[in-house]
Amino acid sequence: MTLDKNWYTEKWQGQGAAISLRVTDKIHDEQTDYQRIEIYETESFGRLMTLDGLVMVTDRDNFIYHEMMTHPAILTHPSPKKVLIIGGGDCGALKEVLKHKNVVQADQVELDEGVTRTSEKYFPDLCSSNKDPRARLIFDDGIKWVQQSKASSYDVIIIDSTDPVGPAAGLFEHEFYRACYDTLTNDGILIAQSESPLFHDALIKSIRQNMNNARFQALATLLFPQCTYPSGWWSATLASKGYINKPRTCDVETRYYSSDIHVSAQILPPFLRQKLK
Ligand code: AG3
Repeated sequence: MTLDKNWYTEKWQGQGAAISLRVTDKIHDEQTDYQRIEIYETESFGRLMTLDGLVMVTDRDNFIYHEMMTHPAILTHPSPKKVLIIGGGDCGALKEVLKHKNVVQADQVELDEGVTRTSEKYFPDLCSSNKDPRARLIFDDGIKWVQQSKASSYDVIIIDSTDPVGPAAGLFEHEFYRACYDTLTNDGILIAQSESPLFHDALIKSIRQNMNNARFQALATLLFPQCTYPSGWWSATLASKGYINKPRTCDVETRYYSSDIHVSAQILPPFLRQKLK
């Protein structure tokens, strides 16, 4: 991370590219036991949260990511009652999940409580459902949580992780997906953020292989724009224990997700289809 003449820059190492946002102020800087959390005011993207120098959330574009990480999975499940969010400490995914009335319990298991406390202070909109009685905010290791959960205890698992480095690396592995498989009910759906289709196609391939090896029957990688993440183009990979049902009609308010987007997001361009073979 460099702050150069009021520009915040995340350099995409190895890609010879970067994202820059003009910032007007730095309003928070904290080193927790796990990572460095920084909050900036930007000129045109609202507030920005970075973890160890990597862009996590901006006010302006997080809705695309959070809607695509949640509604496709929730609406693919016939009747999702219990939802588990791994990571997601900013609470943006939790807010989207709780829009669905059939969800009776949403557990968010985030390793670093500092992320959630910081988000409550600087991203009140993302945290607007934290007091919902269906929400449980748990600060613990997500891998351990899934390993210790009873079989068939969740209908949907959402893995809203950071990049596969440090403690998050295990969230991309076959052993973890296997534990998720066991923790899911028979109709269970898993969705994981799976990085950039342009920069990280090999990783997407390995995520898909790991999910298959963990016995998930059907997979779908969904593509969507996320202009402040590496390459500006992002993905989420959905896995089902059975078939992938046609999604139920969306009856909650969204700004990016729609039934048509759900279909179009699954159409992979030829180069990616080739890479993922
Ligand atoms: N989770 C995905 C962050 C990955 C971004 N990578 C990067 N900037 N290099 C974000 C958490 C949002 N709830």
